[in-house]
Amino acid sequence: MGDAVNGVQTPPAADAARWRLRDRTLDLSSPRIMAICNVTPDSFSDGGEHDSLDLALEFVEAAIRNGASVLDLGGESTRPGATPVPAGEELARVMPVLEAAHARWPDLLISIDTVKSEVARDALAAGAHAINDVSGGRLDPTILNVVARAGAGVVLMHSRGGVSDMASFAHATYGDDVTGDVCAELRAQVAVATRAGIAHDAIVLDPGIGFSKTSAHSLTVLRELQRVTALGFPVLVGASRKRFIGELTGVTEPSRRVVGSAVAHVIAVRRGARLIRTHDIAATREALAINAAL
Ligand code: HH2
Repeated sequence: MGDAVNGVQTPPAADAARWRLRDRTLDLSSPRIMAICNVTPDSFSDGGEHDSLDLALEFVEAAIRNGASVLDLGGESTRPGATPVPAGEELARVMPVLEAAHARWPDLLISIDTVKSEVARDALAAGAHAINDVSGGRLDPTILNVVARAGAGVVLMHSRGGVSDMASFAHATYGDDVTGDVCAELRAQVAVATRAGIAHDAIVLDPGIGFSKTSAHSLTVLRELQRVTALGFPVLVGASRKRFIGELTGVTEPSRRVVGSAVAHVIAVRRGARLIRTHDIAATREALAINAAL
């Protein structure tokens, strides 16, 4: 990462400007959009929206048209109190969409949002390119071996605790430097991933906005995002529709937090984020286009 002063955008280090996912490379010299498609009944904002294959594929088609570079498919919600999903059920949700999307749009990069090695193994065998693990490989470390064997990409996200409490405040206790603690815990997961055989250029880091963080913690981490990009990996930020956006804007309905999310994402990009995970692809693309022009 170059120095960034007063919010002026600087290019990332060369090795942080691309992401290798199996036989593909995603150029990150300009920021890319990861489209969220949760095939769950209970996700905090899009739960139940893609509950038939047709609806999910309609979403994917629009996501591609609106400029998404990666589709992130998830079959288990991290909403606090959401029902834990066994691997078989998660696979039953995700695989039909993965298989149909991969067949219809073979060029589309697809990541699977899972913490389970069984889900990762089957999804990678069916053509997924990356695994987005919200536990950074903590909950089922075998997942990192599965990723390594496939030469797949991986997103290592910072969180603490298990799936049903990682998006709560149960583990939101930090010293006086939350970003320092997040970076240290991400570094530890990078070390585990590297030992499992995952290549440096296959790794993307994510500070985990809203995960085991109060809104104040999330804001601090976003404000200090350059300390995360300084770890030398491309950084993904997912602020989309999250609680702190609602708290700052007063917008209670998650699906209406589009403007606040887009502004947070533009600022994240100005602080070095290379991938933005969002529900609102068109709005995000428009916001990033203005940022790029200015
Ligand atoms: N946020 C959520 C889920 N997965 N993955 C990454 N890498 N970064 C994030 O910030 C992130 C994530 C939570 O959002 P969503 O998928 O919309 O909700 P739910 O977990 O309820 O399905």
